[in-house]
Amino acid sequence: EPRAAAHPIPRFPDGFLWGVSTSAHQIEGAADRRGASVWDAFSAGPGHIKDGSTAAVACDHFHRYPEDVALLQDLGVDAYRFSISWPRVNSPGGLDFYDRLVDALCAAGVRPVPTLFHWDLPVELDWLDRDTAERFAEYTSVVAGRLGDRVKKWITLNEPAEHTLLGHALGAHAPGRQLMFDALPVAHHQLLAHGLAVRALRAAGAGDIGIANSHGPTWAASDRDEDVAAADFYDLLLNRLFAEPVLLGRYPDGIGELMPGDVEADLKIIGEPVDWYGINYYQPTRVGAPEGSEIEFGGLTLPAELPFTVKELEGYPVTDFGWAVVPEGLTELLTTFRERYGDRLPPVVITENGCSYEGVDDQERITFLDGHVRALHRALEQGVDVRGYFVWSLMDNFEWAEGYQRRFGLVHVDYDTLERTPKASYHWLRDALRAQR
Ligand code: GBH
Repeated sequence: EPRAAAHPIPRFPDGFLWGVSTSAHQIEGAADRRGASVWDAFSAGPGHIKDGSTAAVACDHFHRYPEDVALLQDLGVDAYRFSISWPRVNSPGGLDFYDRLVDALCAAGVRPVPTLFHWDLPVELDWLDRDTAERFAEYTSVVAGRLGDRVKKWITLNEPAEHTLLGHALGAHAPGRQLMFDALPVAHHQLLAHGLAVRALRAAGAGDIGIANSHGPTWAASDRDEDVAAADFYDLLLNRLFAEPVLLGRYPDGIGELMPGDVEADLKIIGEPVDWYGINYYQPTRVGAPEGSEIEFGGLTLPAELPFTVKELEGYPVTDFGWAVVPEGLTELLTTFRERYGDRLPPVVITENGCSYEGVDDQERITFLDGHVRALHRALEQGVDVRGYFVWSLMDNFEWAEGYQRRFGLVHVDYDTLERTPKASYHWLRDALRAQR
């Protein structure tokens, strides 16, 4: 049961877009009905997924999507952010599924907001190859040609920063490479793919295009010069390196030289204006000078040679995943972006925000969401043009290297029976959205 909050959440402007998010690999299953992705290959490797699971079945959303669309309708969200599996589109009849899904969403009065890439790269492709960016644009054209009559809002990529860092620099995610700084071309080629996809979408007559980048404030561990410098470097790598090419058409100083190919020409493509900017927010990161030893952090072992160390955020409640709950970090992030980029920052949409907790009576998730929605409203009051908020996630799902052990859903999924059970947070959000109307 949703417990009544002391005060209802503040009123958001008319037209504010409320939604929930998922991604293809994390929920669809039906792996036998698509090509393989790098995540299928990676999951087969020993010890890569903590519970030894794979996403072969996941939530079986591929077969159960009508039930999931009914849950979205009943929840009362304006929009649903899902992703399209490139390996599925590459297999015969693969687009039929998304055609049906989009029809079902439209019939339910829920706006479809697809992400074209959420980490499940076809296994035969490689982001170290520039050609993958060109292939992505071709795939984008095919998808837009089929769905563009009904899809009116698009997202190119999900979190190229995490896919670069975790997938190619540290090896904790697919494809499992540990290239450290040699992973930078992976970032460049994804950004190029983003720019080429913006052009492909526009050529297909599509508008309202954004990207979902992961960002968070970076807090120096102390005001010692070494800690501040390390925090600035982390901020450069995780925030500025992915925001500035998109928003300003340039890399931060010192980065462009490290990237492959004709970087200046590519930046003209990467900087193709977006209609809005999507931010996935989870938490700030506290960063200090390197200490010369391996860092155990958030389930990862970070190598000693990194030019910074990531430290625990102290004094905050943590989720089941151990991530600190810092709603005010969202206000700070948004006002910082507004100060940094001024009018170059288009309207912002929070494309993901959420937390993992056990249980169906998830009062902690209600507290988390209530706090973050209020923090978002404070950013609005401070002049940031925020147009939407999407909760990660509609339902529990395959949480990448963690397998099924982390539960981010508003809806509980029993992985034996695949039964869906709305949690207390689902009812809370439904009530909160009704009060907004
Ligand atoms: C998103 O990534 C993904 O887009 C989504 O697919 C995923 O399911 C969801 O979030 C939940 O993980 O430094 O260990 O304290 C989020 C990427 C990377 C955000 C790690 C939080 C800091 C946690 N996250 N980060 S930690």
